[in-house]
Amino acid sequence: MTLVEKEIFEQRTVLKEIFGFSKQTFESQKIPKFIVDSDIVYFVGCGSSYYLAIAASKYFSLKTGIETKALVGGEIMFADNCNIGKKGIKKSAILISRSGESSEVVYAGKVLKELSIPTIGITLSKDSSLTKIANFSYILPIDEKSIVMTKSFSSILLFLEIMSDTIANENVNAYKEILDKTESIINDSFTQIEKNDLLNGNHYVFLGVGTYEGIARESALKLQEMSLTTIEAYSTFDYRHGPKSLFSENSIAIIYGNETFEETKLKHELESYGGKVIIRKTLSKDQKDAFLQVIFGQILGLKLAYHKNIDVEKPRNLTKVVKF
Ligand code: F1P
Repeated sequence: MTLVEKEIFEQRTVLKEIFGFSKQTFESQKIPKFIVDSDIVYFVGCGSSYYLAIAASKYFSLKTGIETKALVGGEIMFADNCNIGKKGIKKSAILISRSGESSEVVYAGKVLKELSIPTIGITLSKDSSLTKIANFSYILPIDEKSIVMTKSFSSILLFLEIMSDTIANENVNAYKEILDKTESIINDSFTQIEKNDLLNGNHYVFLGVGTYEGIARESALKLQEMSLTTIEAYSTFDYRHGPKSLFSENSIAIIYGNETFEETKLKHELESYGGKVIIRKTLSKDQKDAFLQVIFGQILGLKLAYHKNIDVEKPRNLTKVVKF
């Protein structure tokens, strides 16, 4: 078993531990007021952590009603004036970095400090550069050894979802039922890949709306990093505005959705072009299960890598920390 596969499977237990850690954290300490009182919260990350930022920011807005904006670190590091308005509204930011060392996120922390915009750091690495620049940091008790992010992605997203629910004064025990489905999500992912022969495409498209858009983008990145597969990812219905021109008999689309009328219509349209379309049904009406849905993309990336004899421990051109 590869380290990546081991860490994917560890989500069976790690996510339950992170649920307990999150509950304990938010019961014992108040979420910084500068977040709760914001008119807009920026969610900032790079690569997988940017897609995490997309998912977390949408769930945060859904639950708290506070405006959010997800940004890659480089957009603040190199173009803060294009991305952060000058209006005197109350702003804050949540900086997400597994390593706590991605140059653009750390630098974004410095820019935001100069703009007197308070920040929270979310990382696995205490004493990292991110924890030194953020006004306040949460350190998740996880050790992830693989270059590609798997359990760290789902864990950080779960933590941020619970933060959002806490601000909204929502009961977080609803996660227990969702967490009990982790094993079946893992097993069903393998079954669905096998049953629908999903390893022989040469073009994969992931689609999702709301929080699931971040899940679609991260799923696509997993296939890219682990199996060097040609991928695309969009907010579901934007795929119809041009990109679908590439969909063909060798294409496979995965839609994180609920088999709504419109999703089913899109599925039938894409199938009429000769390709396969899978709808990964979501488990909760309020997108709470998003942290768990990413597991399908992780497993598809893993299976494709094995199928193509690619070493997932040494993803081509990648390093665990990306710095200038
Ligand atoms: C995230 C990241 C991933 C990439 C690889 C290296 O950095 O760049 O996007 O896929 O896993 O790490 P960070 O979360 O440590 O800032």
